[in-house]
Amino acid sequence: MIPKILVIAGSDPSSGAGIQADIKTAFANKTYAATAITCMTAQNTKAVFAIQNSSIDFLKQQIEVLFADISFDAIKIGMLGTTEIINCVGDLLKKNARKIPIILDSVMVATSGDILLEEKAVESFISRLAPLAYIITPNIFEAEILAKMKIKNLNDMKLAATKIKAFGAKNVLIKGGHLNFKNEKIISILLDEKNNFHEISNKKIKGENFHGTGCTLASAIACNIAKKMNIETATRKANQYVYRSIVKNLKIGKGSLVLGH
Ligand code: PXL
Repeated sequence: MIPKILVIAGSDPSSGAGIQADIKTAFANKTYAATAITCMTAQNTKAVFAIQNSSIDFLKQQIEVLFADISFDAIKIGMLGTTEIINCVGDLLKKNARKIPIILDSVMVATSGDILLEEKAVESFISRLAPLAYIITPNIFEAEILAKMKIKNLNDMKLAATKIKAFGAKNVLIKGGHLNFKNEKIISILLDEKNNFHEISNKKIKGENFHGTGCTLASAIACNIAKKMNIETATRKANQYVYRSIVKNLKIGKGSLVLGH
């Protein structure tokens, strides 16, 4: 049987990020993605122009009818936007998904700089969702906000990972793509359930902004967890998948490049 993931995230109509990237990632990684849409964005490869949230009742209905029908092997959570949506998703997952691993992407700001999570929602993200997560996957900026500290090097990343793990997530991946490392490398830090640190690295592909890397990575991890890989293998393989997709990037519009999923 094909592994099945549930994606709870926002729509990016330019298909570089969001639900659209999640579905492409699931397909390329030979899993099946069902989707519950938290919000629609009006967006192209340059910027996010507007956001329209699903009503809480309608989001709830999307998730409940899926749970009533399909048994999922993993859940990926992307853009949530508001405190109300976070609380709704948190309550539903607590009720319906006690045994399903949750891959929580702490989406806060788009590559374009547009805000995707209202600032006052960060506290409920930490208290209501982080404790449910099998893994949480902040980039450097998000990790700085969650851990309330500046991150400049690998030691800072490790300290921030420890602080974020204390919110209750079993594993934490801090993505290093926004830091400058020596030797044109990118290093991410995985802190696992047994409190071991793992460095996950790849060559930096320079020059341009790539749109959708975070969504794609979290979804690829969800696919690999749905296939019962352990967290380290799931994360390393997902990182390689994102790297290959960046190498195959596509110039679709006038803004950021998108991944060749
Ligand atoms: O990359 C984060 C992200 C997540 N979800 C949606 C987005 C974006 C970035 O633009 O549009 C819907």
